Amino acid sequence: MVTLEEYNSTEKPTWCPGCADYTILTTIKKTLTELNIESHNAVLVSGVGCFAKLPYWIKTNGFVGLHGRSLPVAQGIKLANEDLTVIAFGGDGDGYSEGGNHFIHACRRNVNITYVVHNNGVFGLTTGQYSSTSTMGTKSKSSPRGSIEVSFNPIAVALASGATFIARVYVGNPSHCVDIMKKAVQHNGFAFVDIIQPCITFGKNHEYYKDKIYIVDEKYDWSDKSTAFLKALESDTGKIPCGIIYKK
Ligand SMILES: Cc1ncc(C[n+]2csc(CCOP(=O)(O)OP(=O)(O)O)c2C)c(N)n1
Ligand SMILES: [Mg+2]
Repeated sequence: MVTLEEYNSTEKPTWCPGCADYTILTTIKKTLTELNIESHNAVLVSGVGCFAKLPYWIKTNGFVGLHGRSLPVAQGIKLANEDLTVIAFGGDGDGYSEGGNHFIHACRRNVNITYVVHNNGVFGLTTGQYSSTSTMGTKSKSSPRGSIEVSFNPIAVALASGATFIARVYVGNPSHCVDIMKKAVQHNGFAFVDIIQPCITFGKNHEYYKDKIYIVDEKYDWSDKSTAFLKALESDTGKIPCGIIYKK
C-alpha cells in the first residue's frame, strides 16, 4: 500500500506563502497515493514558471525542461516506457502561450498521459505580466491600461483539437481537485485538466472567483461534444464551469 509519506520530499517549497501551487502539490501526492502508484513508477514533467517547480518538491522521477515544452518530453517518456504514469505540467503562460502548438497536437495525438495546467491568468515567475488567459481589461505591468486581447479558451481549444478527456477544477475545492485528477490519470488517452488558481501576489484572488466558479450538475452530458462546446464557451461570459466537460 503506497503512503503519502513515500512522496514527501525533504526540500521545502519556495512558492509565496499562501500560493495555490501548494494545494496542487498536495493534490498530485494524494492522487498518486490513492491510486496506489509507487513513486518509482511516476514521472512528473514541467517547463518554466512558478508552477514548473512542482517536481522539485515531490519525491518521484521528474524532468524540468524548456519553456512550454513539457508535452513533447512527457509523450516521449510514455512512448519509451508505457508502464510509467506520466503527468505533464504547464502554466497559462508556459502551456497556452509558449507551448500552445504542443498543446493542440498533444490533444490530437492522444498519448496516454495527463496534462495539468496551473491557470492563474498571469505570468507569475516574471512578476505579473498579463497572460493569454487574463480577461480583457486586466491591468498588469505589461498592460497598464488594461489588456485589449481576447482571452484564450483552453477547454474549447482542447475540444476542437480532439482531446478525449477534458476537465476543469478550482483550487479552492481541494477534494474536487483530487477526485477529477484521479479520473484524469485513470483515463486511457490524453487527459487534460485546467486548474483555475488565484495568484495572490500578482493576479486575481479567491474573492474574484467566488461567484464565477461552479461545478456542472449531474445531468450534464459530458459525452456530447456539442453540449461540451456550449459549456466551454460559458467561461467567455463570466461563469466558469468545473468538472468533467468532455470525455470519450
Ligand atoms: C524562452 C523563454 N521565454 C520567456 C521566458 C521568461 N519566462 C519565465 S517564466 C514565464 C512565464 C511563466 O508564466 P506561467 O507559465 O503562467 O507560470 P506561473 O509563473 O504563472 O506559474 C516567462 C515568460 C523564459 N524563461 N524562457
Ligand atoms: Mg501563470
